Amino acid sequence: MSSVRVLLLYPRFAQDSFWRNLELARLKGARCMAPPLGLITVAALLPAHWEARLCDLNARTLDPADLAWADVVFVSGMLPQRQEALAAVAAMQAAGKVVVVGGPDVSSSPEAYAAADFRVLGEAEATLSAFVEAWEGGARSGLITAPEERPDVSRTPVPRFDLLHLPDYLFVGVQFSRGCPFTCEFCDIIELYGRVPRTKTAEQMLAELDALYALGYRGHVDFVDDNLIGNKKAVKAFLPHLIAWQQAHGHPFHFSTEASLNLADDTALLDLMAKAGFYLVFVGIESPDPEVLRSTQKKQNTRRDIAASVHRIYAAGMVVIAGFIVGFDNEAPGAADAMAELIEEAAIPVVSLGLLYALPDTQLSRRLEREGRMFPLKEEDFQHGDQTGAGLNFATLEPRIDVLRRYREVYARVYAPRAFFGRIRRLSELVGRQEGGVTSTEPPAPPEPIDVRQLLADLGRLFGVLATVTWRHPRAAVHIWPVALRGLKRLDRLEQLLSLALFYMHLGPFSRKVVRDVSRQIAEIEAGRWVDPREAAPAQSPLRAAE
Ligand code: B12
Ligand code: SF4
Repeated sequence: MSSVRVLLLYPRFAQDSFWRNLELARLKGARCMAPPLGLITVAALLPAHWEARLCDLNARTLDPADLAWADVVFVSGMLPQRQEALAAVAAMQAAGKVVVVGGPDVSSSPEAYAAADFRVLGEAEATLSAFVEAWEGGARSGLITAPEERPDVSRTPVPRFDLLHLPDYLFVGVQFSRGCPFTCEFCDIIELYGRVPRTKTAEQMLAELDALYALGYRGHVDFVDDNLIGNKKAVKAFLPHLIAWQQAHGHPFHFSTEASLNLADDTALLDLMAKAGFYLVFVGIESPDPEVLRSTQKKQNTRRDIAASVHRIYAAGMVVIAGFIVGFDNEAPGAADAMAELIEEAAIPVVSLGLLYALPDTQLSRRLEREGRMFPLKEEDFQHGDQTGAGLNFATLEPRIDVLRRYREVYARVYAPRAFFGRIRRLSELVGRQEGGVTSTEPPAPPEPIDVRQLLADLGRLFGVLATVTWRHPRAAVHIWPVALRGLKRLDRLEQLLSLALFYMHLGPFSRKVVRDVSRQIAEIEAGRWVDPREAAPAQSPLRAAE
């Protein structure tokens, strides 16, 4: 059987995103945020006689020798990569290659990728073999759709981490589960990956960590699960294995993940996660208003004191980054104050604050479509890296200008330097203070003896980082130094607190840009220049659906 050579191409992300923290990446000597876990998983699923090479265009330029080598090019990506993905499809075809597209955006909006030779929808575990069969049978174009039943991820092979140039990345992803049991109206996860979380086995996960460890990788590993605790029983069974693995290997990794707020209700789970080395959790809070939460079907955040829930996660030793959204249908007039106050009270320094964006193929976009409120897709939707710029892609019930003013107010308030660093200060009092809420069932472990040489090495490294920040970002450094000095009182938490403070190198300038951009949109409306896109003539864009 002759070998087939596959070039895996990961398109560049749109500029200007909350998530594109290149300042932090560069400070750590990396070139971009995270590697394309989807593509390296696809590579692992290829038959043994197929070969693969990877080019992540966020980190490197395409080597012409790799292009010449390839028989076929695989392109993946999410919504903010669509523009670059379609440009890559055209460029690869112009170079005479057959192009196969797949991944979350292709699966959500296959019609937008009609120009590609092959479109392979859904999870590759369920569809790649059909593509391989078609290719080996001589087909050079086609559409392969996902079967009804979602694949069992306990048979997913270890992703091909060996294809990565690991120093290019700020962190590396692994995945334990896919899917989430909740039903949030705006969420595309439950459409893409389903509502029954499917999990890998402990052996599989440890094999993934072994592979990363053997490649020499150390440091930050992100569990990219949409909700790590979607299947609590499974994660609770896995964590003791992870704890043992970390101990046996001298704690080479620290972990972040995403979880729903009901994590705060389970002290045993919090305890296990902290022991395994989880230090950061992203939580979707979305709104302080129970009515809004109910109407967007985020019921797990209602009937609880949200700030107290966040504090329980802090008490267990993990810091929280939270998502909030402005632009829901039934927001109350005082919503800006309530949101800013909750962020303050909960002491969450880093918040991803988005304008509601109806992602393709979600309950929300289907409802808005039925109500005649969806705007047609426009090119700008793909030029913005996230929902700060591309938000409100539908007709709001209250005047659009009021929603934009509310959004600007919350953004400006929470990212004022005094507010941001004030929250870090308060967080430093809360994190890892067990008396704040978590009561472990086990007797407290005796304090570990301090390794003075290690401590001095760590401090030297941290202050080296601070010197670089002072040189490159003097405006942010003025605020970051006091956090570091204050952190000397919490040496056990210094690195955790400092890593949040360093976000300000990116979020300081980024928040000022968001406020300027939103002000421009407000001025357009005030001047009567904003036209409802449903009334404007349809734009002819290569990014629109081909039909
Ligand atoms: C980690 C992650 C990130 C990371 C980095 C990702 C990276 N470098 O690749 C960060 C935090 C930077 C990020 C940011 C954003 N993200 Co993101 N992210 C994820 C997350 C949680 C995991 C991605 C992952 O590694 N999955 C694991 C792999 C194994 O799954 P997979 O990629 O789907 O791949 C499988 C299949 O899709 C398929 N496949 C994939 N590629 C290909 C290619 C071919 C040829 C074939 C045949 C098959 C195939 O096979 C794979 C194995 O089954 C996903 C959710 C999810 N569950 O995937 C969201 C997700 C991809 N992100 C999303 C979005 C919208 C964003 C943001 C815009 C944030 C926001 N919500 O505002 C930003 C934009 C980034 C930017 N501008 O810089 C959406 C995409 C929606 C869409 N329709 O495209 C997702 C689905 C979730 C969500 N709703 O937020 N993200
Ligand atoms: S909790 Fe998160 S992943 Fe789950 S449905 Fe809601 S938004 Fe989606």
